[in-house]
Amino acid sequence: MNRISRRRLITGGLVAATGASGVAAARLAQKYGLVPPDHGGLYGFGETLTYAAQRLLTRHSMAREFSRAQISARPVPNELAPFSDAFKRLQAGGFTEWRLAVNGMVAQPASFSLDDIKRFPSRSQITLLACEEGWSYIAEWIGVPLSHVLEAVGILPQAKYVVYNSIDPDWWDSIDMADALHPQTLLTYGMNGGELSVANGGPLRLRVPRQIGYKSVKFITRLTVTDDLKKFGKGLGSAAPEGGYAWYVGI
Ligand SMILES: Nc1nc2c(c(=O)[nH]1)N[C@H]1C(S)=C(S)[C@@H](COP(=O)(O)O)O[C@H]1N2
Ligand SMILES: [Mo]
Repeated sequence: MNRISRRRLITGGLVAATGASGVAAARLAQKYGLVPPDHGGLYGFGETLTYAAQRLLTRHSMAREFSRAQISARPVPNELAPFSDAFKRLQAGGFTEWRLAVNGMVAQPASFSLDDIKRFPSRSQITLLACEEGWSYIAEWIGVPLSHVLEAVGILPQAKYVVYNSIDPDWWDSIDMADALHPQTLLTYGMNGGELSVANGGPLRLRVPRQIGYKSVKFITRLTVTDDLKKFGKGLGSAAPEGGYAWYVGI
């Protein structure tokens, strides 16, 4: 089944499950706090239905994991941002000075080195990274479940989203707590048994395998836990909707 028809099915599912019209379903989404940050604009109504339906019906579902034999021979990177001087300096130092700052609605803001991150229990999973433009590859991703890092800093009960920033200021994104605490959402530092290459987002990349490729931001330097996405960028939840793409892109 292709993505579009799956989307329609799920959206239809919400409307059917509630026995309601699209408008009533949108009202229900509002009631459960399932309105995505990019709910305004041309496709906003559809975004709300898609996001609310996925969260109500497939909140705990797992992204498909593949076997070792299915790993792509060449994990060709799709997008390469030009590297800033700040990045090159850190790279020249073997990334020993790389830091991940975690702040916002947390009991204990923290700053982690890569070694600190590698001390958390790790998980490895073989998943597909798919670009919205049609490219994809399957790779083994190695890292720490984001939930462990969030547990370490203590997220406050009001928290609703995690905003993540890259050293590359043009790329940032956010996910809701269902994805942030999902066991397959990983802060990755390894790929296919080795280090995560810079081309593939090293030294630290957030992998969100339940969503499309652009949600897996490379070169992660900061996490901010929040209950309000309006305070970030143009208030649409990530850089993607600012460029006409959806904030929530489940696959
Ligand atoms: N920092 C940063 N993260 C990024 C991007 C980028 O340009 N810069 N491109 C995104 C897009 S559009 C896609 S499809 C994937 C591509 O990942 P890949 O290069 O490993 O295929 O990375 C995403 N994360
Ligand atoms: Mo992409």
